[in-house]
Formats: sequence, structure tokens, C-alpha cells
Amino acid sequence: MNSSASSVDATNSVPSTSTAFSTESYFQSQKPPPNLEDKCSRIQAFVDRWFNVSTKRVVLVTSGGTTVPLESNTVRFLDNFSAGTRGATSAEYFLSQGYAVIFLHRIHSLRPFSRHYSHSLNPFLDLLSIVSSQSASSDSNRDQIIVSPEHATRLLPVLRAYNAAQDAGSLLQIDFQTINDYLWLLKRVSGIMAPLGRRGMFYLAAAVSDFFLPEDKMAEHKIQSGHGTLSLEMDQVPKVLRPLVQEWTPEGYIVSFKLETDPELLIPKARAALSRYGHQLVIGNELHRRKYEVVFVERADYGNGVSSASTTTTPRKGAGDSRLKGVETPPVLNADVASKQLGEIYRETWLRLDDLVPGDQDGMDEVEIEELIVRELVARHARWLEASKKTP
Ligand code: 9Z3
Repeated sequence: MNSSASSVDATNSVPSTSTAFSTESYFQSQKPPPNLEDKCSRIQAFVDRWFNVSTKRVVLVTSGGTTVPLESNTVRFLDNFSAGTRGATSAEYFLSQGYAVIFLHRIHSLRPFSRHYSHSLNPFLDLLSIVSSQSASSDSNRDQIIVSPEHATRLLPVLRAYNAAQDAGSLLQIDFQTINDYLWLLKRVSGIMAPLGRRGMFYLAAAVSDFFLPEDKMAEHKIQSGHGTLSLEMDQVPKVLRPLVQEWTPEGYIVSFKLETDPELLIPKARAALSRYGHQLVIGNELHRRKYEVVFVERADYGNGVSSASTTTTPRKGAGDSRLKGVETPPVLNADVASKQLGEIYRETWLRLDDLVPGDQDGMDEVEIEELIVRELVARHARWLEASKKTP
């Protein structure tokens, strides 16, 4: 959901009378981005390579916000808040779990590994020191740059993991900017990944605009001021989750995110999305709590990766994080509720960092909620694969 887009729509435009785009009419009428084929060749080569390694699972991680241009020669566009933290962080954990990762991200948003040294939070120049040569004959060209020892300890595991991903060729990074780039890429990537069958996972964490300006309604040149207020009438972006699930990649394990600012809406909207699109899992998050808690909403039946044993698990606060406890423990289930809506049984599982380490704020710094999310997903994906072996 692009909150900027919807607020512009609500305050500046007359109610929309235009017919909604179907997915089909969208792709018939909106041109593909110019570099789409190059990107798709790189994705195809990456998927072909890992297709041949039969035990390898491949995940598409989408990350960051989509822009909505207001002009073809774009000076202005609508954007949203997403920095790409969820996607970049999750990609690292998927790599550490042995996945090959296609990281489809908003250009200039956070990326796996380099996110630890973002220019605003932790500029890399601050990590470095100059060591001057002691020799009398030395000149400034002999000076060396080193990572200051106090930073090296934190950098080392990041650099090791980054090098490992580079050497293995297990991370492919592809960028997008506009909502149109994103939709075309999502369609094509999911088609390219379809032959992977159940080995493919889709982790749709990008903050996708709900509204856009179609090409035929967009100004060609910079919109001029001097005519008073600006009114925008935007069309609704088609819901591509349905064709993604039903046509583009019917066997993939598909995880979408639902973002709300009203906590009351989170679970009903997540359930409605599951019911409407028929995919495996919706992860609900509230804007301000998203780094500390999320809720997994899924159908409590066999075959979608939910284990029968865990559907009756009672809440166990504080259990679960092996890094904190130093032992392998079962997943964190802070609240676990089976409920009924629209004739289907749903199951909600909350993952919460602050319940995980009560009162231990120092410890919380070290734990990222994405580690817990990814651990849960890897287990569900494994069960999803197993289920296909039992029911041919
Ligand atoms: C999410 O909900 C992500 O978790 C966040 C991550 C965008 C909140 P950050 O990048 O934030 O770490 O700062 N992504 C999905 C948002 C979205 O567009 N969902 C649509 C909706 O809510 C459904 S596909 O309707």
C-alpha cells in the first residue's frame, strides 16, 4: 500500500469513475520498461543454474517502495516510506539458510550486507583509519587504509557472509523504480521461476503502490504551476497476487505482506487476502511496530506448510531464539490462535521481539525480527515440499 498515493487521491481528486484495470488490460496497455529483457536474461541464467542443483531452494525477495511518476519525463513522483530494511535483512537470513536469493529491490534502497553501512546511519568512511609508514623514505603514497579494530569485529562476519554469497553466486540483485517496472518484473520473474515448482518461494515485502497514473493520463512534460491547485485522478493498480498464485507460478510457496496503520484491521485484512488469492501465508505488520512484531496468518490445514502439531501449540513467551539461549529451541509462538472466517479455519502466530527478551534491551539490539521470520518460513517451506512428495 502506498500511503502517499492514497492520501493524494483522497484529498485532491474527485471520486474515480474510471473502470479498474484487470491484470490483463494493465499489461496490454502499459509498456514494459526498456531494460526488462536484459534483466530477465540475468534472472533466467541465475534460475537455470540453480534449477540443476536439485536440493537448492530459490527465493524471490521483493524490497523497497515503488514510485508513481506524474509525468513521462519524470520530474515529480509519489513515493512511500519503505527503506527496504525488511527485504535486505531477510535476504541475508535466507542466504544463511542455504537459499539462492533473487533480490528485487527499489533502486538506492537498502541492500543485503551493505545495509549495515548505510551512508546515513553508519558511513563507511568512519570505519577507516590511515596508517602512515614509519620509514623515513616513505611518502604519502605508502600510507595504508585499514578498518579500525573497534569496527573490524562487527564487519568481519558481514564481509565473510557477503564474500560467501559472491563466491557461490547465490545472490542476484535486480533493481526497479516505478510501479510499472515492479509489476512487469514480478510477472516475468515468477514465470521464470515457475519450473522450480515447490522449490521456489516468493517473499513479497516491497511496499507496492495501490494507485497509479496510466500512460494515457500522464502529462508528457513537467506539470506547470500557475493554474491553482493540482487535481489528480489515479487508477487502481490491479491485484497481481491472484494471477501470480493461479497462473504465473502455481506451485510456489507464496508469502505476501499486509501493512496497516490501524491494528484492528490487520488480521481481518490479512485473512481476506488469503481467502481472496488462495496463497500460503500473509505476514501482517503495523507500521510503527513492524520491527518488533509481525503476525503470520495462514490456513490451518495440511499441505500449506503449517504443521498439524503446531496448530495446537500454546503461547510460550520467551522461548525460541537460539542465539539468545545458545541452544536449538522450537520456534517462537507468542500467541497462537485458530479462528474461523468465511468458512475457513485460520491460524495466527505472533512473532514478537520484546516478548522474546523481556526487559533485556541490550539483547534486543542484537536480534532482528527477520531472523525469526525467515526461520519460521524455512520450516514451513520444507513441510510444503515434503507434502508434495506424499501427495503426488
Ligand atoms: C510490508 O508490509 C513490509 O514489511 C514493509 C517493510 C514495507 C512494512 P521497511 O522496508 O518496511 O523495512 O521500512 N510490505 C508490504 C506492503 C504492501 O504493499 N502490502 C500490500 C497491502 O498492504 C499488499 S501486497 O495492501
